[in-house]
Amino acid sequence: MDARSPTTIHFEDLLPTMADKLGGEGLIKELCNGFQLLMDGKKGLITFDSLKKKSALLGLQDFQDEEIKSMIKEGDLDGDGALNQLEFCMLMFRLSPELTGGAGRLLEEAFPQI
Ligand SMILES: [Ca+2]
Repeated sequence: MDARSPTTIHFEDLLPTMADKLGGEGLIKELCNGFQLLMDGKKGLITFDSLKKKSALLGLQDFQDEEIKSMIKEGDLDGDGALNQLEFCMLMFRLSPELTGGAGRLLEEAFPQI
């Protein structure tokens, strides 16, 4: 039995299931859909404020401020303090150890410009 509350859903918990169902290409598409859901509509980026507000709307309200901050800090590759779509997708892969085996190859296929 899972000791965690069933209402507590984290991205990393969802990823293996999503990967099984969707395959690599579908997973990347879903991750990018997640970006659309979580981003600040005006800026086109995921910011601390948008992540906090949208994650609550999506039932992910158990995120603490510190978790949100560290998530953005960890994913922010260009140092602008927010996550763009690519940064978000790469962070989602990094947060899911189960996927790391194929993540690099999948990302190369999805984002050949890297
Ligand atoms: Ca950034």
